[in-house]
Amino acid sequence: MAHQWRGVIREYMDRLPFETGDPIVTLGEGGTPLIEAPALAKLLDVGNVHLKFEGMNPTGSFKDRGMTTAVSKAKAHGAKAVIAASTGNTSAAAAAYAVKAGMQSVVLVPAGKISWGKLSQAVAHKAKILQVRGNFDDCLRLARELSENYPVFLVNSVNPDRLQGQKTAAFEVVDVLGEAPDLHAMPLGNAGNISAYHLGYREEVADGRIKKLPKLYGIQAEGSAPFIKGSPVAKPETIATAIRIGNPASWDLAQEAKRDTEGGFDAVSDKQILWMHRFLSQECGVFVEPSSATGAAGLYKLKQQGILPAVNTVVVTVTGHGLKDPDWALKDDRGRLIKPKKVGATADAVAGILGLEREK
Ligand code: AN7
Repeated sequence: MAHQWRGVIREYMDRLPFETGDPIVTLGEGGTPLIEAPALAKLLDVGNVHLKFEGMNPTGSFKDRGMTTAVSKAKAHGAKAVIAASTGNTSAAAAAYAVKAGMQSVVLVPAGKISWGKLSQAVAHKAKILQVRGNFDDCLRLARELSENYPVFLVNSVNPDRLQGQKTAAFEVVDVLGEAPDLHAMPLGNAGNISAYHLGYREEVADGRIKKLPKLYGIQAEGSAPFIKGSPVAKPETIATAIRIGNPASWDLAQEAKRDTEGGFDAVSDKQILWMHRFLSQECGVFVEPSSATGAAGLYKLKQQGILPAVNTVVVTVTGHGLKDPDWALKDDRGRLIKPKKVGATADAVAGILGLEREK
């Protein structure tokens, strides 16, 4: 009989702060595919690369893992409303899980700086959406302040329940590979995700399932790279709007993840991000939003500089689906709009344009 994946809380309840009988708000998140990417392995000249395709979550990003735990805990606390600051994906997830929980969601997003796909999700799930004249960091400051003084429950990743849910991605990697990879890379924004992977892998070591931690690599966009600068960036800029974050909340946890795993941080240009965005869709068959290509773009940069650590097995988390922000795929490498040709409705006309010769 076919087995349906039950969402991360039920699948990993013994390793999460939940017990049978607790309220569980789930949309079946997690259980995302770990996809072999030989083209990327060849590019990086390593033994193998797997893409952890988090775009396959119910709202199309990894945020669902932490939202099932955060909203379930909010429900247990009797919350009627949740609030989140977001560059887009957190708001989409908060809105969807709030609907499932029978709660109102309030989302604060930077005005004009979130993709249409993500905004449409928050609207579809009837969030109260406010476009803040400011950046993500302003939105997070407001969300924290509101949650301290008003009856709204904060579901950003400064809420530790979020990281608990997100750590399950590391469990899934180990369940599939049977061991930890040598190196695991991902985009780095507010730094919740790298902190959650660190937590998850550490628990796997403590439980004796793996022997060593993978080197965790977090990659930022150059215009929005506080971890490279060593201090917050006042006016972060990048086309990768999901990671347009200047003052990451999980600063210390991310530094610890890097130190403890002998990993690294780096930053790549928007051009390098878009190049890898195209490579992943054209050579690996995996369509992600531009921000999600940042981890792989960073490894390629290290490879080109000759400073990629000597590793055999690599996992790269691609955090969100390409349909979140599809406009980028419709431009060629010079930024011109790609328009498929129009053709008359005859087989001969189509064959003519395709340059096909009729078979005898
Ligand atoms: C696709 O939605 O911060 O380093 O408000 O949407 O854990 O912040 C999104 C972040 C990477 C960075 N990839 O992860 C938000 C938000 C995608 C993202 C990140 C985000 P973190």
